[in-house]
Amino acid sequence: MTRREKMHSSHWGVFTASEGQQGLTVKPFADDPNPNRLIDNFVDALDHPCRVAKPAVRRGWLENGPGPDRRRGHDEYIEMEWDEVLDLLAQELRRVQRRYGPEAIFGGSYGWSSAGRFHHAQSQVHRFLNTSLGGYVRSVNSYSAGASAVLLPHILGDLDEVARRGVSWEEIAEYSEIVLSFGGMALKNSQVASGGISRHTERDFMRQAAARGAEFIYFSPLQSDMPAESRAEWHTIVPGTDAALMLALIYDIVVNGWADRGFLARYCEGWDIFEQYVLGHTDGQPKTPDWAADICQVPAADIAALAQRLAGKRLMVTVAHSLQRAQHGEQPVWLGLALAAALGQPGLPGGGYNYALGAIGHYGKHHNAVAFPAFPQGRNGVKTYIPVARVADMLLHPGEQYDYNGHKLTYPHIALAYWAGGNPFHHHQDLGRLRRAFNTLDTLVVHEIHWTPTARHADIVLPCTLTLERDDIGGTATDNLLVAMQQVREPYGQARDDYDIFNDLARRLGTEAAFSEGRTSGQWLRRLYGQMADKLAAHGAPAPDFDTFWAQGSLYLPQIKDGGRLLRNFRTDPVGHPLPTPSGKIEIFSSAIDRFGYADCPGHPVWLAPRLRCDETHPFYLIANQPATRLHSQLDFGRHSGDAKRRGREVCKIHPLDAEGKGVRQGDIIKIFNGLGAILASADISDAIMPGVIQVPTGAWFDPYDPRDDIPFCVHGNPNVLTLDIGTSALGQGCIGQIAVVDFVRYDDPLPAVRAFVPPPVIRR
Ligand SMILES: Nc1nc2c(c(=O)[nH]1)N[C@H]1C(S)=C(S)[C@@H](COP(=O)(O)OP(=O)(O)OC[C@H]3O[C@@H](n4cnc5c(=O)[nH]c(N)nc54)[C@H](O)[C@@H]3O)O[C@H]1N2
Ligand SMILES: Nc1nc2c(c(=O)[nH]1)N[C@H]1C(S)=C(S)[C@@H](COP(=O)(O)OP(=O)(O)OC[C@H]3O[C@@H](n4cnc5c(=O)[nH]c(N)nc54)[C@H](O)[C@@H]3O)O[C@H]1N2
Ligand SMILES: [Mo]
Repeated sequence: MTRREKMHSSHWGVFTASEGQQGLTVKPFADDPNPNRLIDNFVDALDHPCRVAKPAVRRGWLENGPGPDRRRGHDEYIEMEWDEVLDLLAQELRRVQRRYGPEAIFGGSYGWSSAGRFHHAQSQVHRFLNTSLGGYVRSVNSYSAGASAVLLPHILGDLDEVARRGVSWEEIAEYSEIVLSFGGMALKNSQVASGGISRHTERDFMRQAAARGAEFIYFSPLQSDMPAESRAEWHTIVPGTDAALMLALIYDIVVNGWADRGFLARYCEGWDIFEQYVLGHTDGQPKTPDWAADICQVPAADIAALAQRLAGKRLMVTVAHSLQRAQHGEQPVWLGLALAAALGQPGLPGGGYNYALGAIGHYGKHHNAVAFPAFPQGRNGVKTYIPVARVADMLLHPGEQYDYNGHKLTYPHIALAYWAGGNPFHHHQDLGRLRRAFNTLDTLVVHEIHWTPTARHADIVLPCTLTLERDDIGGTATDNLLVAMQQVREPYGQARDDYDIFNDLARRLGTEAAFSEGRTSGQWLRRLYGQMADKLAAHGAPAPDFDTFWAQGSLYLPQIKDGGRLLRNFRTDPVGHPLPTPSGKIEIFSSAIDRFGYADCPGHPVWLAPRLRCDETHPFYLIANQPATRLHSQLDFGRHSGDAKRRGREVCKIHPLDAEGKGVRQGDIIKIFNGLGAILASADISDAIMPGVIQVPTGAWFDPYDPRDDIPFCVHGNPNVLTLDIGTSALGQGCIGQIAVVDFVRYDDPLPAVRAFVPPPVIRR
C-alpha cells in the first residue's frame, strides 16, 4: 500500500483505493488468488450523475400530504435542506406512530447494503425504529433462501449450520469421488460474500479436486454454472423439474438394492413412508427414469446410468439456492438430502449433502474463533412479521389471513415503509404489482446513494454516503481478515451517513440518547473493535489497539476448523449428538410438516407440477439468475457492469435453434414478454444454454418506457417485470423469482433511450 492508498472492502472483495487526478483507482487485495473485477464498478460511482446530491421530497406528497398516490414512479422531486426535511419526516413519523402505532410502520428494509458492519443500513434502520418509535413490522428470512430457511430446521438443522458449516472445500479437494450439483457452483456466485471476502479460493479447490480425479457432474440449463477448472460434466434439465429427476435417481437406487439400509434405519426418520411414494404404492405412479424423463427432458438411460455411477461412491450432493427460488422450491432441497441419505453419505468426509455449496463465498469455509460484534438493534415492541417476499401481498391485502410454516398470520395495515440498504425494485417479483402495492402507502422513505428505481418511487429521499466516503470495519464470520475500511474521500454533495441521519431524526423525536448512547460513529467503531479485541484476548490471541489496527489496515483472525461438525458428530453418535430436528434424525418424513396439512408441501418430499409451465403462449422458460458483473443492482452504471451490456441493454442468452425460429441474429434487440409485462434485451446466441430456455440476469435498473403503464415495459432489461409474485408454498412463502415463462420477438421498432441512470426531474429551490 502506498501512502495515498486506503484499505477498503466490499461484499465482492477486499481492495485498496486511492483518489488522484485520474479519479479513483482500485486494486484488488494482494493476497487474493482469484480477485474479481466487480470492484471496477466503484470507479464511476463516486461522482456519477445519478448520485442523490440533496434531500428531495416528491411533489405529490408535498402538495397533497401523505396518502396513497398513483404518481409514485413518475413524479418530480423538490430539493430541501436537511433541517427542513428532517423536521418534516420527524413530524410524519410521529403522526403515523400516534395515530396507528408502530404496527403501521414496515421496517423490514430487506437488502444487502454495504460490507461495513457498523454502517450496515438494516441494523441502523432497525435500531432507529426500535429506540425511537417503539418498533416496526419486520420481515423474516431472505430472497436468497426463503424456502430452505424454513424447511431445513424441520428436516436437518438451521440453514446457516447446514450451509456454512457443512462439507468444506478442503474435504472436497481431498475426499469426494463425485460431486453432484443441481444448479452448478459458478465462480461468479461464490465471488460474493456479505461482509466482505479477502481470498477467492473456490476455483483452486475445484481444480485440485479434479486433478485428483474427483468427478463433477451438474444439471443446469446453463453451461456456465460450473467453471472450466472443475472439468465438470454438463447435463441440461428443464428448469423447475429437478425434484422429478432426484426421485427417479432414488427409485433406481432403491429397486436395484443400492440403498444403504443400515444408514436409513439408524439415521433417518420415515424413509419407509417416502419409499412407498417413490415406488408408486401411494399414488399409483412409480417414479421411474421413464416417468422423470418426460418431465425433465433428461433421457431415461442417462438417469439410470447416473444412479448406477453414484452407488458405492463417496458422493457429495449440492443443490443451488436458485432451485428453491421457484414454486415448490422446498422439494429439491429436501430430495437432495434424501438422495445423499439413500446412499448413506451424510457425515462422511467429502460426502453427503451440502445445500448451496458454491452459491456464495461463505459456504465450505472455516469460521473465525470469535465473531465481530454487531451494532445492537435494540428491542422491537411489535410482534407482527411477514416472510420477506410477501411485501406486496401485505400492502395489497391488509387484514387478510395467510399460511406460513404452520402459522395462520394476518397481514398488518401499513401506512409508512422505511427502506435503507435495499432495492425492492430490483429484488421483488412482478414489478408492476410492486408499484401498485407501494402506491397504497401514506409514505415511503428511502435512504439511497444513487437514484435507484426504489428511490424514484419514494416520497422522501435522503442522500447517504457511499462506503468509500466513510470509515467502517468490514468482516464476516467465514473470512479471516478483518478490514479497516478507510474513508477514501469526502461525501458527495450533501450525502450523510445513515447513522448521522438517524441521529438527527432521533434528536427531533427526543430519543437521541437511546439511539446514539452519546457516541459518534467514530466512537462506535472504537467500541465495537474494543469488544472484538477483548474477545480475542480471552481466546488467547491478543489484538493490537484500535489505532494500530487502523494504521495497518487489517488484522488476521484465528479460525476453527469445525466444518461438518453437525453431521459428523451425529454419524459418530446419533444418540449423544442428535440432530436439532423433532426426531433427532434426518427427517425424510416430517410429522410436523405433515400436520400442517399443506397440499403444496406435504409430509415427505414429492414431485408437484408447478403453475409456471411452458405452453403455446409462453413457449420459453426464462432464467433470471444472479448477474456476473455486479452484485444484484448495486453500481449497475459502473464500467464492469456496463461493459457486459449491449447498446446499453441487458443481454439475453438464447440457443441458436430458438433464435433461428424467431429470425433473431446475434446482437439483435428482442422484446421478451408475458402477461405481466415486457422487457428489451440484446440477444446473445449461444449453445451454452439449452434449447427452450433463455436467460436474463437480474440487476439492470428498472426503466419503464412509460412509468404510468400498469403493465410495465422495461427498456433496459429487468427480468423481474416478468416474474410471478407468489410464495414457494404455504410452508416457506419464499420468492419464486428464478424462473418465469415467456415468449419473445425481434424488436424492430425505433429503440427507446435507456434512462435508468438519468435522475428524475429534481427542482432546485
Ligand atoms: N428474479 C429474481 N429476483 C431476485 C433474485 C433472483 O434470483 N431472481 N435473487 C434475489 C436475491 S438472492 C437477493 S439477495 C435480492 C437482492 O436484493 P437487494 O439486496 O435489495 O439488492 P442490492 O442491489 O444489493 O440492493 C442494495 C441497495 O442498497 C444500497 N446501499 C448500499 N450501501 C448502502 C448504505 O450504506 N446505505 C444505504 N442507505 N443504502 C445503501 C445500494 O445502492 C442498493 O440500492 O434479490 C433477489 N431478487
Ligand atoms: N456475481 C454475483 N454473485 C452473487 C450474487 C450477485 O448478485 N452477483 N448474489 C449472491 C446472492 S445474494 C445469492 S443468494 C447467491 C445465489 O445463488 P444461486 O441462487 O444459486 O445463484 P443463481 O445465479 O441465481 O442461480 C444459479 C444457477 O442455477 C441454474 N438454475 C436455475 N433454475 C434451475 C433449475 O430449476 N434447475 C437447475 N438444475 N438449475 C437451475 C441457473 O442456470 C443459474 O445460473 O449468489 C450470490 N452471488
Ligand atoms: Mo441472495
